[in-house]
Amino acid sequence: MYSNSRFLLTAGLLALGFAAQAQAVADYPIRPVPFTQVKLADNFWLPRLKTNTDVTIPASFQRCEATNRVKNFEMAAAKSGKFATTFPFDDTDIYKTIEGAAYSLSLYPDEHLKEYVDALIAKVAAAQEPDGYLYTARTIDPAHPHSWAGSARWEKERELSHELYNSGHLYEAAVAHYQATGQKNLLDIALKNADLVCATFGPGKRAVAPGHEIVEMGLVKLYRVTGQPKYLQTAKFFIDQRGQYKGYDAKSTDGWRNGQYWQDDKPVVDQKEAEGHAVRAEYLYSAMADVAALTGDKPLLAAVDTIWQNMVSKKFYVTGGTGAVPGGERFGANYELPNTTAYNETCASVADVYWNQRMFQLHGEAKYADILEKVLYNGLISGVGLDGKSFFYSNAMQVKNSASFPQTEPARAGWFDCSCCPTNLARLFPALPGYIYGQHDKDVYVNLFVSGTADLQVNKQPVQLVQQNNYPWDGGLKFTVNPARTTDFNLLVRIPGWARGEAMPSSLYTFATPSAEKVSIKINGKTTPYTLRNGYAVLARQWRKGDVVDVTLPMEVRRVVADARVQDDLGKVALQRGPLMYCAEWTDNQGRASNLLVPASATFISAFRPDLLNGVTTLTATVPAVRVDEAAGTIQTVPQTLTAIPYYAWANRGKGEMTVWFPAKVVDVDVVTRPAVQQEEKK
Ligand code: FUB
Ligand code: ZN
Repeated sequence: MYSNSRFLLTAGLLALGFAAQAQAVADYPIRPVPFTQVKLADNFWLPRLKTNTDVTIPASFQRCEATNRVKNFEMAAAKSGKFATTFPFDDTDIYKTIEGAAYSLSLYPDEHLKEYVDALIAKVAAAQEPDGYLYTARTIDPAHPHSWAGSARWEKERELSHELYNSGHLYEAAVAHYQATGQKNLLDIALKNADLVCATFGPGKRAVAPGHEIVEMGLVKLYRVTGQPKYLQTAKFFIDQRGQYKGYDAKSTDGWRNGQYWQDDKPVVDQKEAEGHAVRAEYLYSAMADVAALTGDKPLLAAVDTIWQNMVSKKFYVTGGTGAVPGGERFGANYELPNTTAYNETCASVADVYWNQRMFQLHGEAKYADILEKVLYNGLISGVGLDGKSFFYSNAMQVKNSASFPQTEPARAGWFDCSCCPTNLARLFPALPGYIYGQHDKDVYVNLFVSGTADLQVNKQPVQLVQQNNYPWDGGLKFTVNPARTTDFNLLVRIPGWARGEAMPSSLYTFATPSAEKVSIKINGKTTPYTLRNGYAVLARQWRKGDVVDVTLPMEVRRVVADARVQDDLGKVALQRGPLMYCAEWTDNQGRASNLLVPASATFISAFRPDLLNGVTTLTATVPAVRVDEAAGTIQTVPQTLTAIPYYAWANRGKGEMTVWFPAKVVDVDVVTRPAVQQEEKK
């Protein structure tokens, strides 16, 4: 598809001319190998994609029906009724689920699902106003629009109307649907809406910094599909609008008042930190990368590089979660990464995957894929239960439920009033095959270690690449290279930072001790020296059919420590094995997790447990556990087996304590008095 879109892009540019400021002078140097060319055969991911297809997507559609999201479209078509859901962006759950279904249909053709999706698209088309406007929260009853929507179109777009947010998700879904199915029914609706947006906003027309970014990314996708410059120009226009609004109070420290919540306090080229609402921010940064790549805009590129560096150095949880602060669902200050109140919205992890994929395409450095992998295997998939239909909106780092202060522990929920996260996951999972490989001429990048087959064109000839591994449980990776004819190219295999002694591509997290084990690479059974380029092992040779590359990554259990400025992690360690972060959950640890210490002397044993949590490698060690004997008035530590499970798998067996960070020793004890009301309850 990508080459197809390149062709369309060129054709569009030739046909339409391109003189305006957002000139397409460049593009990402590295393009992803499209998901349609990659077939998975992976023990870890394939069952998840299947669950997404069999459970998550049908459950999402069913919930869109049951909660009246579909009815909103029907009422908009009839121009009668009363908006029947809570948020003006509820339309997007339908778009996102269609996007997931479209990807999924190309993996698992299903006539029944295709018919359902087509019928839904017909309902969307019917709800669209004749000039292309599509927003059920107004169209149903324009005299009484949603309270966030304003009395006239776009009036409250800078704040909370989400009119352009809805458009952005529509465009993303439409392009995915077109790419996956070849059908234009949703794309036509999206283009009609985008034409209205481009006619309404731009130099000499209306101006706004969209209240929730994503329309920018969506417009870029429409530009790639159609080659029409106005879509790229309008995306750039929206990005350039940030920092222009004069109504904020620059002196306020409240992000709602000073514009930071919306990344709107300064022009983006002057922004240095990841700020404000995390999902909004990371969609914006993804679009900045897109527009920088397509226009060669150097200040924009420098800004997105600086913001990325800030995020991974100061505002990133060890599990890959972002957006620490619940109030405003936002990035905190530098090093503000609390554990018990960590917000880490699942959608922010989805956005982080989009952003880091683009940063990789821009720069070809493994550190971006390292972050993408960390997010993917930890803080993103923790957002969905193993059943595929229970979700976390926010992803905690610690649940503490001491005997003295019972709290309401987080539990997964089937659906939320604001159900952005479940439907975002539904669209990301089936797109995963498109994140595994990248290509730039004769450089073929392997970013993710996922078993399956990829069909590429290198040196104008077909090359099949087969991956066979048992990742993330084992570090043995096998690649078989099958060119149609012997041909030379560079296979660039990512050597993950964690396998090279780097817990993060920054000093925010480091390994407590060096590893004795090293990465090894063999080609056709012979150990091969290799050079490392930007974190990739460069394997350059005349490849012949059946050549086999074996890469061995060290899989010891590593202790991770945080920069001392992260207050909550002082004196603590986290556990990592391969790309996975681990946690202790109450159910494996005698009912508690927050009483476990991990001293430097603890020795962990890894064991694969096929019976547990759909099959996981657990880590066990004998450690000191703090025990309080209330009756005797004593506190002591006793030896206990600590069992840690992959973080992503927590909260699948009921509610209780969980922790990612473990104190290495006891330095103090909080002496608390149980609140009277709870004593009453206990009687
Ligand atoms: O505003 C739309 C979505 O709802 C945001 O991305 C989420 O954070 C949630 O607030
Ligand atoms: Zn969300």
